[in-house]
Formats: sequence, C-alpha cells, structure tokens
Amino acid sequence: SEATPKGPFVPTKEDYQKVYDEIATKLANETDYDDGSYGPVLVRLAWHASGTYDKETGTGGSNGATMRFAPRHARDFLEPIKAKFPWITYSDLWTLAGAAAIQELGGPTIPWRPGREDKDVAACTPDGRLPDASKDQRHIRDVFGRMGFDDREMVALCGAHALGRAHTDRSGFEGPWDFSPTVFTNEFFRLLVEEKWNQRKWNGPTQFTDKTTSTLMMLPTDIALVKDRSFKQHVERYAKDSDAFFKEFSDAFVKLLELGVPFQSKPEDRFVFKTSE
Ligand code: CCH
Repeated sequence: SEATPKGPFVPTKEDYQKVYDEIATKLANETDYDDGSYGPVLVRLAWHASGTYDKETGTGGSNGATMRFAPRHARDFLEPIKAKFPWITYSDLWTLAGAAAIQELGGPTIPWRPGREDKDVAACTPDGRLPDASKDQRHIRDVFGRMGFDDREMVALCGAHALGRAHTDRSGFEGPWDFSPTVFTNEFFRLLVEEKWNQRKWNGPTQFTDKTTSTLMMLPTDIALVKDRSFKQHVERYAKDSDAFFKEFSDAFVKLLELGVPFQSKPEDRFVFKTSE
C-alpha cells in the first residue's frame, strides 16, 4: 500500500516541554560547576543572545542566533540537547534554556514561544551593543533604551544578578552578588539597599564589596541603580516586595527574549512550561 506522505515535522507544545524537561534534568544532574548549577550561565546566554536588539533599525535580538559562538560553558551544556532535538533552532534553544533556568532556579514562570530562525554569520550585529559594567546610569539607559525598555524594566532585568557570579578570566570582575547564587530571589535588591558597599581594594577593575562579609560584589553598573533617583525607587520597591519583582521580571524577560523576532504566533499562544518537581 501507498505510504502516507509526511509533511515537515511541526513540533507542538509537548515537544518543547520535552526539551524543557531535558534541560531541567541536566541542570539537576550536573552540579559540578561553579556554585552547583549551570542555570546562571544559561540565563546570561539568553540575555546576551537577545540584548543586541536595536529598536530603530530592528536589527539584533535573539532571532538568527547570530551570536554564533555561545560562551563555551553554555554551548557544551546545550550541544547534547540540540543533538537530541535537532529540529529546534539554536536561537529558540538558547532562549528556551534561559526561561527554563529561571523557572528551575525558583524564579517566576517565563511564558515562551518558538519562531526564531538561525541565520548566516553575515547577519551578525556589530560588537559593543551589550552593556559595559564599568559605566554608569547614563550608559544603562542608553543601552536598554535602545532595546525599548523603560526605567522600571531595566531595574527588574538587572535583578537577574541574584544569580551566578563574575569570573576574573571572563570579565575581569570577581565574585557573587549574594549568598544564594543558584536561587532566583530579590536578594540582589535587598543587599543593594541594606548593605554598605565599599570599593574593593585590589588590582582588578573597579568593583564594590559588602562591608559585613567582604565576600559579595557589585559592579559599577549595579551601584548606579541606587545612585539614580528613578532607578532607586524600583530597587527599593523590589527589595521589599518579592512578588512585584517576580512579576515584573517575568514580563521584562519575556519581552527581552522576543525582541526583533518575527513571530507567526500571537502573545496569547505562548507556552507555560511545567517546572520539574
Ligand atoms: Fe549580567 N553580568 N550584566 N545581566 N549576568 C555578568 C554576569 C551575569 C552586566 C554585566 C555582567 C544583565 C545585565 C547586566 C547575568 C544576567 C544578566 C558579569 C560577569 C558581568 C560583567 C561575567 C563573568 O565574569 O562571568 C551589565 C553591565 C548589565 C547591565 O547593565 C541582565 C539584564 C541579565 C539577565 C536578565 C547572569 C545570570 C550572570 C552570571 C553568569 C555566571 O556565569 O554565573
């Protein structure tokens, strides 16, 4: 008998949930990295892939995976997942991994939808579109304003620094922002408001350290969030109100991951993935 002709494979929400589950399992199993989780580095990958967007020219953003060379740690982590689900584009995988990491590290749900294509290297944006940590509030407003974010969204997004740490061999900076760098919390904001931050005395680039333990750090751009009056209002609000931070971070992160992506689907078609037990 005639074989039924097969159309191209069209993945469903369940297929993407399988990718999510694979990422979640791998995050739970591979704890021999940094503070015990690859989650923070996946969040940073999703942010860097998306944060090149320019609203004036519509260039940059996660569509295209033009940040062709993902940082090695994130790439090594995700390559086996790409091999197991070859139908997913890198740009969808990188953003989905960021959403999964936020959820798995105890953060808010990050509704997500597919639709990004991988493009040729020729579509790469020029370097220098991501923020420079040695700068101040004007720079933060320039860079995130170019992506189309307002003050409130900029502050919410920077709260991701509750996760992970800086590495001297990557950025020159060193240390974690709080005591639980593998759990998504509003601690970044609480510490920013409640601790006294002194300039660290060392040979590296200017960064700040907490008076109480001298083990934590803030970047100059983090400190700028409490130097600027408009930014500081939101820092203080998030320091007190974790629910508000979770909600507003989720909205801003969803927006970040979708910048410049020509979706066929509608916002209401976003998937809400089940977090692992
Ligand atoms: Fe960030 N970030 N980030 N960041 N970032 C660094 C690490 C992380 C800036 C600079 C740095 C966001 C905004 C900013 C993460 C998520 C986000 C590091 C250390 C620098 C420097 C890198 C290293 O040495 O490994 C600056 C400047 C800004 C804005 O002005 C936003 C927005 C997000 C996500 C929503 C995460 C997560 C990390 C930790 C990575 C890790 O390896 O642990």
